[in-house]
Amino acid sequence: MRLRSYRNFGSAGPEAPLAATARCFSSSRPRPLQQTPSQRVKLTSETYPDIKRDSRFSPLTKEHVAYFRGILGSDSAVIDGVTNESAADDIEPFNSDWMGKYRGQCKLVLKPGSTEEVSKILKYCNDNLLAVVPQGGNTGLVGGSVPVFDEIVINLSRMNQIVEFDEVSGALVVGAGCILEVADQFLASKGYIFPLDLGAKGSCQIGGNLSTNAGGLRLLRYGSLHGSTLGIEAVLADGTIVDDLCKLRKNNTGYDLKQLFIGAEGTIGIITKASIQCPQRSAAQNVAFFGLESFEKVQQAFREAKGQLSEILSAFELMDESSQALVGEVTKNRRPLEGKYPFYCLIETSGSNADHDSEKLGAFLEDVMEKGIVSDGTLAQDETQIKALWAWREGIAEALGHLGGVYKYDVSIPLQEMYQLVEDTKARVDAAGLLGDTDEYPVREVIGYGHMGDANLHLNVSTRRFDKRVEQCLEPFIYEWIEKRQGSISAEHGLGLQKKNYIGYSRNATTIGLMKGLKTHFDPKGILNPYKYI
Ligand code: FAD
Ligand code: 2HG
Ligand code: ZN
Repeated sequence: MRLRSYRNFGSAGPEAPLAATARCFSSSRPRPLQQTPSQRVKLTSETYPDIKRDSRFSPLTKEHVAYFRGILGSDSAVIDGVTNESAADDIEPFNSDWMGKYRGQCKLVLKPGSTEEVSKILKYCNDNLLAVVPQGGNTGLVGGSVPVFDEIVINLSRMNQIVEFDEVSGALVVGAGCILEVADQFLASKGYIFPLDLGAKGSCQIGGNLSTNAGGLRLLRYGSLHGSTLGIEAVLADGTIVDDLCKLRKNNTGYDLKQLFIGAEGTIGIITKASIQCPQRSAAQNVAFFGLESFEKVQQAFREAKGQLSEILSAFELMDESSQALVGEVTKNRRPLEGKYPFYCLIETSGSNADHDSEKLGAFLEDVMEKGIVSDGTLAQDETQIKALWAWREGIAEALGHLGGVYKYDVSIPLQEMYQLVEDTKARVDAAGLLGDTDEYPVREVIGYGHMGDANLHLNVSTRRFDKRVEQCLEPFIYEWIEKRQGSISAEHGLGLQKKNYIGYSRNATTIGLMKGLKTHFDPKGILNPYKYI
């Protein structure tokens, strides 16, 4: 891939409307993310000594393991570190999270192959007071997907079937363990698209996506999973199977219970299947990448994009210079633009009429350049270039993960103030003497990027190593900052372990009380994902 072949419109202005490209990524294999080696990860119980194991939960015994083996049969469905110490290495990847920030002490991983098996496992755990952690692709960013102590991991990866697809309505029914990219590639072959896309698509599972209510890169176009989920099958803590696997768009018969499982992070039940309304895949897609001189100009560009591109605008993503410099440092790829700018935006259009879309995008680019809103930019000319430009945005989290520990804050703030949080946080870390270019400083850089179209900022504090002083400098400062602006302390990643104690910064006592009541109703013994969420 040679970035030189991108059409740069910085000095001469946009050229003739670009040839639209059809996007079909179905030929490549899903690309799983790499995980941080677990031996370097400190135990969560050491990092957070205030969290104590709940003594109500029974320790695992060989009798428990024998029962689970009886249900699941095959060896590969049970990873048993209770009776077999040499299984410890096989269990480690299920114990540590993708960021290398949290590490549990689980000794038993169960991989059920059917809803009935999930039901039997949960009934037994509930009867015997065994705590469990539901786990999908383990790409979650708030510590929700890994145990804190010795909870059993129930991993859904074997329940990965594409159950059925209605080519007329676009309703897709999948097992919770189906990898997002696999589902999307299947849909591509039918002319449809999964209404969610994110950088972890090669590893994350649809059950995990629903459980975190993941937002991702195209929420602007397709809305949240609360809107596109038609039905859910889930198993409650006591083993009850809830079959709400509706495949219809309209169903006003009573409370919409499936919504409770979306974003519940495995605290009220385990999702085993889902039915999703999938839109038609767009025939034409274009991607542009801009450099801008100020956050004020980023906001102007967003307004213009909404106004001028309206129905074909499918993504509007923000990146600051520090984020791009770090991606460049890690990947060694040549940057899309020759100059450096404080901010960059990636705009994607998706539509059904290639000529119409190109004309609209061409006119938009000309306009924002003429008005001096955008300083430089480049347009992808083919699918390879589209992917390459997206990599500068999608690849930020993965690139940062290679540099050390990252403190991540996924927040929603009114747009005008969105980037101010990055500046204020950087100033605070600097004033505390924690930020610097050499090894004695824990913090390498403070970075901001995110889903501008959804007013969702990803503030990342990139460190050389996780360090309590840094965390204490950031928390609760960031949460207080958000509260003052009536923002959300969790825009799309959820609460997990990281934000359990901070929910009060974004929710009032009445709503928290109702949530606690729901949790108790669905999981009275508290065996599902304890120590987290609420
Ligand atoms: P896991 O990490 O395994 O689990 C997440 C939570 O859901 C845990 O609490 C777990 O207990 C629970 N859970 C998992 N499966 C089930 C189930 N079947 N039933 C009940 N509970 C379950 N998130 C976004 O919102 N937008 C992004 O753009 C985005 N980009 C990412 C990019 C990268 C590189 C990475 C590493 C993560 C990103 N994420 C993003 C965060 C993450 O939330 C998503 O990757 C994804 O939704 C998690 O799915 P998973 O299968 O990995 O779930
Ligand atoms: C993204 O949008 C993800 O890239 C990850 O939500 C954000 O790592 C992060 O902070
Ligand atoms: Zn995101």
